[in-house]
Amino acid sequence: MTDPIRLADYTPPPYVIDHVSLDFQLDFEQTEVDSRLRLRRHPDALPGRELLLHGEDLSLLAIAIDGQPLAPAQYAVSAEGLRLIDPPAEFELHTRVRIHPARNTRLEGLYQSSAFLLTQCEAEGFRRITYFLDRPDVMARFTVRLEADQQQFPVLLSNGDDVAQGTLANGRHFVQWQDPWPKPSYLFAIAAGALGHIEDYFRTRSGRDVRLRIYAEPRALPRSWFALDALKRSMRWDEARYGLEYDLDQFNIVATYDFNMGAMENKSLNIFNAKAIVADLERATDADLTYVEAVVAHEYFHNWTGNRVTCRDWFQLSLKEGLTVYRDQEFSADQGSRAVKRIDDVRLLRANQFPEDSGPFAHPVRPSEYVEINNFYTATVYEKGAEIVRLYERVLGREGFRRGMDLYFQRHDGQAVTTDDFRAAMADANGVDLSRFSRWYEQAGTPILTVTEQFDSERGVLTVQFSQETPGTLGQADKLPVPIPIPIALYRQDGLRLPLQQRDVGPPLAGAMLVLTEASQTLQFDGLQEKPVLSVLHDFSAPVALRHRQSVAELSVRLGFEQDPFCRFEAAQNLGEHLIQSVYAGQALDAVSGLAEIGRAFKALCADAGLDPAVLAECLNLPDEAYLSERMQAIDPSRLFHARQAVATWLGQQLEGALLQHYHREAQSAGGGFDAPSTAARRIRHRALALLIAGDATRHGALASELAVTARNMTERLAALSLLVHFGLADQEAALAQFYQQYEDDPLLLDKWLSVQASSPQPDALSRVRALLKHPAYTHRNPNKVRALIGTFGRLNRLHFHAADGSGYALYADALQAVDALNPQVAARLSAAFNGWRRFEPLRQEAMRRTLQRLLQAGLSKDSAEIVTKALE
Ligand code: 0A1
Ligand code: ZN
Repeated sequence: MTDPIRLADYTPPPYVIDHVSLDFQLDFEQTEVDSRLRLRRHPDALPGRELLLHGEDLSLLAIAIDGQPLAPAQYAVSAEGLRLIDPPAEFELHTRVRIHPARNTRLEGLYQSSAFLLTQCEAEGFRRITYFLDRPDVMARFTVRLEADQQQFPVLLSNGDDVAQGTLANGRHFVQWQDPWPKPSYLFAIAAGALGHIEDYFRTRSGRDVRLRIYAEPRALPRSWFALDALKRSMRWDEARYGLEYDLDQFNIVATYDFNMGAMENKSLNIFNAKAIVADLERATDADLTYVEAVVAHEYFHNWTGNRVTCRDWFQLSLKEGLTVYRDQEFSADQGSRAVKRIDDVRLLRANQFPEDSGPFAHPVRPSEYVEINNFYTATVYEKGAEIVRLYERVLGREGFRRGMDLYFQRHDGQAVTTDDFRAAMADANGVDLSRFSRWYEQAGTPILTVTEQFDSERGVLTVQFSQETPGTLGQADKLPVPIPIPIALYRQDGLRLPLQQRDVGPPLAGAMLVLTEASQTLQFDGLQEKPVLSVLHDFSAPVALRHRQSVAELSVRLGFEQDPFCRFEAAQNLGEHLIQSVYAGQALDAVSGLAEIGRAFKALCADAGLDPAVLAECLNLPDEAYLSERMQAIDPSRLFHARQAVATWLGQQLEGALLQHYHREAQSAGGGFDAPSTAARRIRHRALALLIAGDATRHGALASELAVTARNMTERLAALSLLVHFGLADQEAALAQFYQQYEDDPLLLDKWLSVQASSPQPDALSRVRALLKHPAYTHRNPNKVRALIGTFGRLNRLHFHAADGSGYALYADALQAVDALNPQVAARLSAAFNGWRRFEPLRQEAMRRTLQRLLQAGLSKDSAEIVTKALE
């Protein structure tokens, strides 16, 4: 495998690029890029006779320095780029290259997406457009001239402001763009072609009007107003919460159906996967709308956290991503229900990041080496990174955190910096020592927090021991303790919250919160008449795996009375896990300890009028298989699926009356808009319906058929469709056919149609997926389609992906290999599905290992090879 790049080897760039002037002759087949770079030796550069400018798959047509064409001895072109031999200390480099957008199936650099051309430059795509020092610590001012056929490319967009335009001979035209803000090359962007737009304005708090536009193919535009409104709300929020104002006169978003990721924060020209823009109630689910709102905010927030202050090198990726995810999470929490948002985020973290952190691809939030940087846009860098930023907020308070942010911008605006710089700003602004937080960035693995209790009933004293351990990961055997903020509460058996009377043991608590800094610390509380119910880690205060054994009785008290909604959800998850694991271990459900008590606790919960129905829905949503697997060894996935299903059946039967009541009671609200009460109504109804059908499909299946017909929005329609398909109910074929017919022209809804079938636990799932691979709605060339069909099958269909005969693995691996030949980045993400192989029972382990070996022998891209090789290590 290629040698890794190491953080320890970082050196400043050899040259500074003050200005870039690009001239594009755009065309789908052949585009020519003329570039003039003003370079000057970096003051701290190490001495050297050569300068390497990155470049990949470029045909060099012309080259000159300060107007003088270069002789062959003065430069060399290789697979890596362009080497200049003995360049002057300061000079202008002129190059002209040719590239082929229509042949670009990797969707990196300049590529074609239906009737337009687009770029994707993060992380290292700019080098596929022209020769450059393609690294984030080289920040330059860009001037860009785009020229093309006016009919074919009526719209010509790049970063900054358009400063000139005109028509030319032969039906051609041009637009010139100037970006006044220095930026790294990964934020460069172009969009050109037959794009329509919608438009609105935003007045900044200092009174400037910013023109906002969303560009897309015309049929997508009527469904893009929600996104445009989300943009305005994001701009307002960033001013209110952080005092951050937008810094140009226009802000443009372009939506495309061909995109490797969710979206990209190019300076003033964000490019989005249509799935993160095109959404309204009629054609998108609540989850989609929530996603759109979050991604629009995320990319907008990058303007400050990422663009104005950027990363020194790609090891610092979480500097911008962790911080920006934290910011979009906070924005979303302020738009709807904070509690529901937190529960959703924790579920995501546990389903995606925890397994990553305990598998072969475990890496620190600030990795120390990589082979392919594209493989590091991970749940660890993004979601765990955001949790670390949240830790600063927990220990500094919201105001202290704001002081840290202010200092960060004051110090680093216009610079390319590190996660250490961010931490220093947080510490210095508050006069505190945060040095130990560096361990959160440097150590891979999820810390395990163990809480043990001892109650002395004679003295009325509760002793609580907190200990932490981060398991060893590949190449990082020994770990140090990390600071873990742990809010603590005590409840009486009847649910009354007790005051904390701390004894003089261990560190004194500030605001009922312990910050655990050592491997182990002990606290004592007194004045207790009976053993209280202990509750820790409110709001999921740190990204740790909690081991806290509590009895069914204690968990029931927490489920019923916790003031913190996350903790209620957590108690429900623990009770669910207890039942599922008992059945998995071979017990009959009726024989499981505390079953009746658990039933009563859930009934009481359903009757709690004060509880947000959306939180109730999450409490009734059993822990998913990915999370459960994380805490098991020698997993039999089929047994686990059936154990979970058995508990769902039991819960559906136990709660039948209450569930029917919720289902019918919320029917009217569920027809409402995208407001918190209506979305909560839909959440509880669909959760109730799923449990009812699990409980008794013959009795309640008809409700799903009815919902398919009466659906008033896509959330209802899709909930009905997936229940019909996943439970194999009578109307499933008709419903699938009807859905297809109705939405045949809508790529995003066809993705859903594929996903619903790919995730079905019914026995015919594999043959369905096989057939769908040949369906006209599917192509390996489109990342959304690949994710919808193959990605969903590998991630969510644990029953059939892990089929005992290996058929699921084989189908998946074949598809992966075909995708890898077209788009390595997307294929590498698919490869991660095998990462957990060591956790499975021996037969599946062996089948997965063999599949991985077969893939590697077949020859993979650098991207996929890195993942597969690590998995086999
Ligand atoms: N910076 C973007 C994510 C992104 C990363 C890489 C891409 O192509 C390789 C595209 C987008 C974000 O955080 O939204
Ligand atoms: Zn981002």
